[in-house]
Amino acid sequence: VRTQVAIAGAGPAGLVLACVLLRAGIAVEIVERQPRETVEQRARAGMVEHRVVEYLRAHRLADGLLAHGVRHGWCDFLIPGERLRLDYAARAGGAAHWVYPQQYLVRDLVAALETAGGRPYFARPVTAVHAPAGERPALRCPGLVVEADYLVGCDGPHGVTREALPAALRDDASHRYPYDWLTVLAEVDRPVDGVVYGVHRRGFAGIMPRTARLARCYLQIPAGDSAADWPRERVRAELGTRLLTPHGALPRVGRLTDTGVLRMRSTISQRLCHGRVFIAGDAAHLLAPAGAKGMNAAVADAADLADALVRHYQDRDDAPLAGYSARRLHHIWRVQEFADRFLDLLNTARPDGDDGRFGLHLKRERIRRLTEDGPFGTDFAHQYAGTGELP
Ligand code: RFL
Repeated sequence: VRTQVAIAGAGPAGLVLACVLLRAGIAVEIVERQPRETVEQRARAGMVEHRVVEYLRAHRLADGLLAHGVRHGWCDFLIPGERLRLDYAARAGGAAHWVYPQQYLVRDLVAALETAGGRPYFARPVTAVHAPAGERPALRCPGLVVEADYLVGCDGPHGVTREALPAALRDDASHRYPYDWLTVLAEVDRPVDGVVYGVHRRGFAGIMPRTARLARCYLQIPAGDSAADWPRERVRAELGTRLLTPHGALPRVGRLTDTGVLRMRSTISQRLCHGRVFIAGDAAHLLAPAGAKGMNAAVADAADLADALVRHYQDRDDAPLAGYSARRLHHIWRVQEFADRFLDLLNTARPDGDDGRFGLHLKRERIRRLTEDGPFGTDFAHQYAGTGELP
């Protein structure tokens, strides 16, 4: 098959890119390893930033999100003895998140792609990428070769496209945090009405709304611990201790299921293109899961690259494509810097012999400043909600 733009991976990044290009009259083929049902049912992110919602709305890709998503503009911080609210939408000029499960967004995007005439290839793993200098690059999968003007790897952190960028050129910058997060789905006796971040000297604990009867809980655990180190009774006891609230008690936590461990690490490639091959989304950067930025950064990459490719084909202007890597890295490092500060606020790093009280006093003061009027909280609110515009 010959096309203009070949895309590996039908996650949020690949699908947004494909939809926008196709509607601009650019020929696209998209190849996905998993069957359609798998990508449409894979539960992951849920918090969509303001600027991403506005971008999707402007490109008529947000109908499902706006019809069924829930707008969310505040979060609470629990510090022993205190519950402080950050009304970040009010502080960020009305910008808020929409809570809409990633798998629903993916399902909507696949439908939009088909309506625009796209025919995604599902259950076709890309096994090799050919990108010889000066020639048209190609993606290879069982029974199919896609030759294109440009290849875009939106195939996640373990995809094959990033391997087509020589490691020395990619120059990944990585960081391992000195703790991990345990995550568990909890049955609750009533809905959790907003995100609650618990800051405690034993470590972070969080509870996030999912459905009327389910919440997603997080617990900071020592780096390298496995789920087997955390039997359900231990998780329940620790949640009870760290999320003890003086007023406006939280819902009661019942049965716990779906336990997993999130290894807290980040990797950001320092170059997102080589010749006619580009990478975007998790293929280019794996951000630590604080502040719910991964999916949002993936869509922002796709938006930028879509705009650059449209200008290449419609205006014969190659400058935007040449600047893709530098522009995106600037944005991604800004997001990562925010996520890093947020992690530092939530988690407790206690050297031996430290009882944690000193650090907790500092965190309490930082949280009070966040929730009081003033530039500190306003800046946080803008970064958390994701204000500004995508291309
Ligand atoms: P995806 O969504 O991983 O899509 C990549 C696609 O590529 C396919 N693929 C291949 N296809 C063809 N050939 C190959 N050889 C291939 N290898 C892989 C895969 O099957 C897949 O369909 O990457 P994309 O599009 O860059 O999107 C990134 C987001 O999915 C990711 O950043 C977020 O899910 C991260 N994340 C969150 N982000 C947020 O913004 N807010 C959140 O609240 C949030 N919560 C989460 C998360 C990630 C989680 N995981 C992955 C542990 C919660 C969880 C539990």
